[in-house]
Amino acid sequence: MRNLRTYLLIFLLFPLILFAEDGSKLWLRFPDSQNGISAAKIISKGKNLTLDIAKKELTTYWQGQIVELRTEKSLHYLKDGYRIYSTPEKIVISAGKQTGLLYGVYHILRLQQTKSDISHLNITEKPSYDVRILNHWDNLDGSVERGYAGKSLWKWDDLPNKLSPRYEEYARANASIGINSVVFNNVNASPNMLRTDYLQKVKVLADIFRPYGIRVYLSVNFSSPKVLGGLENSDPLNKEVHKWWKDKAAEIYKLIPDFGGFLVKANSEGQPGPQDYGRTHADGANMMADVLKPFGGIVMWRAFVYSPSKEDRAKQAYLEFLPLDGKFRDNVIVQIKNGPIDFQPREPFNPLFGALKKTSEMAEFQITQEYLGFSNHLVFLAPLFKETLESDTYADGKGSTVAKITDGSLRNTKITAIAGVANIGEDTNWTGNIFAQANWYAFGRLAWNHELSSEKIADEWIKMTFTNQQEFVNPVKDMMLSSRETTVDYMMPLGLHHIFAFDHHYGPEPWGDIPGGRPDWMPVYYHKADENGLGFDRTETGSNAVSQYFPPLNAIFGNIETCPENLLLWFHHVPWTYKMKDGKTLWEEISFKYDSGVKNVRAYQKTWDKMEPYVDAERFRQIQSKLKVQSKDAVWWKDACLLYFQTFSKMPIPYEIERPVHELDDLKKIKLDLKHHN
Ligand code: BDP
Repeated sequence: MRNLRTYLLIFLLFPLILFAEDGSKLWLRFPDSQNGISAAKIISKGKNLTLDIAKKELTTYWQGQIVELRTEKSLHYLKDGYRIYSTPEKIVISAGKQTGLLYGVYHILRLQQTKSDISHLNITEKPSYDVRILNHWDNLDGSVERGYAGKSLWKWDDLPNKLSPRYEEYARANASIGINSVVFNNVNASPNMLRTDYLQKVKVLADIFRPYGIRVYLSVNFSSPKVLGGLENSDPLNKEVHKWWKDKAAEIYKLIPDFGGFLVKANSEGQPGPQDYGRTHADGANMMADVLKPFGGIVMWRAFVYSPSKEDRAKQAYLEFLPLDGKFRDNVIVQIKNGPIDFQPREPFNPLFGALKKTSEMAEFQITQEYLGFSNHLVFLAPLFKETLESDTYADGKGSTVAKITDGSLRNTKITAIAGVANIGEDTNWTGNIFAQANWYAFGRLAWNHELSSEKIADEWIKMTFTNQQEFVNPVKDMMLSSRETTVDYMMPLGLHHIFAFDHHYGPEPWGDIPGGRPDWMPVYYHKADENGLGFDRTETGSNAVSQYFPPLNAIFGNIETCPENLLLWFHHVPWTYKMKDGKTLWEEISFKYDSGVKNVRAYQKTWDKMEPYVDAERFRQIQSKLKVQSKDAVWWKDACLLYFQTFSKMPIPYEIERPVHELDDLKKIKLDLKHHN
């Protein structure tokens, strides 16, 4: 009897299980036109794998009028871009390249999915950057450094013979938002990545990705010639070393003729590099650039360098790279993190942007939320990405935004590129949290067009991922758009930074100061709280990091009265009693900020609960439970930071705000067992 009931239940639930929304479709939840109105009639000449995909997407999902796909040589100037226009009989998509046609097809499918007006189309699109690249920090053993969505997508042990269906799904998702490049492996790279057997695996992935317009790149370990090739050293000026890289490049290009190039983390956080042999970053980068040049490959050389020294960490990359300006080959691009420290909730832009006048520069953003609550917290990152891109560096006068410095519009840059550290893993929903999918989406959309507003990107993503119903779209959009600021408020308001728990970076540890540990990895190094006040003096009286910014920014940041308040404690050591613009003291202001961060997350919970009628049960519940975690974490952050800073300010927590619910001593005892996989 019991068995029968179980069977009956399974039978009844089966359709639900089958059609449950588990997030695996991402934003690609196009209605199937086979069950819909009409299948597209496509006019197109030629055959090619990319075109085949474009046609298949249309026949499967397009419900509108006839679509003509047409390549036109004259449109080569649009690079991967395309034109879309309506005639009375049809919609024409034309492009210089087949990939442009594929992107054009995803464009009209997006319009259809977001219920946009498609009656009089007249669109021309040209991507902001040539190389729109995801950096996976995936290790060969399947772990992912700073990954919060399960293990790596890349099943190296099964490759090259067994292929996961997700390889193609991944490529399709990227193509749908214009991402055209991928680095498979961690910047802390294993030399084994360049072993012949691994290259054969990479080749198979490259073959799957190619029709989707995606080129593959690899992170390389600078010591590979020594470790893998058995050479005496990996000195970039050693002829044997040069030959080793030359042969390796030839081997790679034989397998993968359109291989993109190398990404290199050198002489940073213990990684080997040219400085081990008394050479410079330019010596190292140029040696690799020379071997890739005949094949059209590039080197993305990271500027994320710092060492435990007396010098302010925020200044070090600039100091190391500025003297090398003009010394890099033209197929080298320096990859610069958005801020001078490390993907913090808020940082000023990295002063290297614009400062290297004769070197191509690209921005690196972190899509994975290492410092933003992992895949537990809802934090929509488009506003963070845009804040950096829109920052004016003043390098070539007013209007020299980071976007314009890097997209080639201001300078005659040879290569233009933008990188995002991926948040993707083998979890069914790809990113661990459905809302984290929006950050993958936002990165792709901004890499394609950095002028898109955060609002527009959120709007598209919500409509494609969930529903077009305004009752859902509007509140959820408000929540997404405010979420980054909310997170800054409950974690690190007013320019505070790096006060995370040691190593894994989840949760607060402002008291963190391990005796004998690296000072530049300790929170107390960054907030400098004492009886007088709080914050890092980076003005002339302190580390003078402000001097690395072009005028007038150096003066603006350097003056406590003109420094933007959201960066105040980044640049200044501010007295607890300092009067903020709204009349509150610093201590009061910071207390209210933490409180407002907490209140906002509580409000997100209410917003989300009201959304239940519009969402499938599975995704509704998953997000609901993530918000509970975020709410608890926000209170944890607030109590930890306020109770700890109060031991210096000695002032009461303003009576208007919620009282702490923790004891500081208890919070200090929390040690999460979260392994940081290196
Ligand atoms: C930091 C991460 C570390 C990375 C490093 C990098 O904590 O895991 O290896 O950046 O970007 O954010 O190289």
